[in-house]
Amino acid sequence: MIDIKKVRADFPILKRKINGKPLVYLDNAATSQKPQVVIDSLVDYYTNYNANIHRGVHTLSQLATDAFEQARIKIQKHFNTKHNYEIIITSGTTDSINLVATSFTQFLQKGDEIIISAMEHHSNIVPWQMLCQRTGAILKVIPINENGELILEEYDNLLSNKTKLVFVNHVSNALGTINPIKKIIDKAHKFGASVLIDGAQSSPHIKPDLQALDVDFYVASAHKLCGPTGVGILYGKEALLNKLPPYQGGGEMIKQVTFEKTTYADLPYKFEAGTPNIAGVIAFGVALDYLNELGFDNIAAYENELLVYATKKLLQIEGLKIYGTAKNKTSVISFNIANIHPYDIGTIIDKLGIEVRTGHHCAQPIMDFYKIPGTVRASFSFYNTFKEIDLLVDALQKAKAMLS
Ligand code: C6P
Repeated sequence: MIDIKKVRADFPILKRKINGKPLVYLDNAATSQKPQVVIDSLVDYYTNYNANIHRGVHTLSQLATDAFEQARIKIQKHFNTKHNYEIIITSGTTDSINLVATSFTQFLQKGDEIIISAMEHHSNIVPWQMLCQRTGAILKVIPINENGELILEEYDNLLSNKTKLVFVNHVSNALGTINPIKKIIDKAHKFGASVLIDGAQSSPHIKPDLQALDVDFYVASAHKLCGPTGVGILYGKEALLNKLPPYQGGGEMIKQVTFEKTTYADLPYKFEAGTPNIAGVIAFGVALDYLNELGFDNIAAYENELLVYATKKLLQIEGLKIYGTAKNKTSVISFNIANIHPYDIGTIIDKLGIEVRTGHHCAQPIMDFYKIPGTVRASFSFYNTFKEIDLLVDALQKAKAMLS
């Protein structure tokens, strides 16, 4: 059970006002707020043991290195990967995907096929288009139906011996749809293709067991999981990561450098050139501890109650249409009211303290599918309340009255 009073007290920002009104933060799919323990962890690092890692024999460097590597182990345990060196620290989901896309270049040939879905974030479209441009590979797209669900029969039709890679998000950021990733992975493996799952939107709600999923690559961003910005993870199976060449050259990722030849470090360091966001990684470990203490089953159950309540209340607004009505959804609701532009709604309800995202949500193909310029997106987290949903609905009624 989520003790909502206690949980809200953990997030200092929730006490602030916006335009003189209590903050109602409903843009959690863009980034989550941070509990005090995470903020304290950042301050503690810079106050007490700020030093570079893996480089010094001195005490501070060793303290920082230990804390950083402990955080990697926490991440490994959370996502249940076989080895801690299969967790590569990056700057975020976008960085992780670009790493894989760049490193795969030499393994693709003209005519090879890459499958993505019609509900991907631009981060899981553009790097693959760039990979196709470099290699002559062909991008194929699994279509969606009106509810915003993948049409799996079409996926079956796209798969063939030419399929080398499949990239799908676990949860759509614009629709909230939870995709059947185990099925998608198993089907791809029958054709020998590798699968990357974009966990940016699912990881705050669903704790995945990456070994049970048998996924080849998995990516996520700390900032959506109550952690700091500028930290992400790439999980890859050991054999695949060993096969891929490094992404960036620099310090940390080498064994030996001469002007004639450089040899690369073992995993995970081969992919971790330069100084990482040390404080951020340590604080991400603290964020995972915090979320696991709350329990992901508790988080998902409470957020689902918020989703059901908000869906019912929003649909009472005349002219409101929800985009993304899949059976399996996380707590994301994208909608429009009549033909009012989403930016206008977002601007007015911000005056009432309510923070939602408006626009195409970096998923333009979804907007094209529904033939709309964008949506208003309210995304709920475990620290939101039913009362906040009532405030959203009241604010939308006011905005509608003003704009229609
Ligand atoms: N979506 C949203 O408001 P980064 O920015 O690298 O941390 O994450 C990119 C990303 C990749 N995949 C999915 C499914 C995502 O939702 C996101 C980020 C935010 O929906 C910001 S655009």
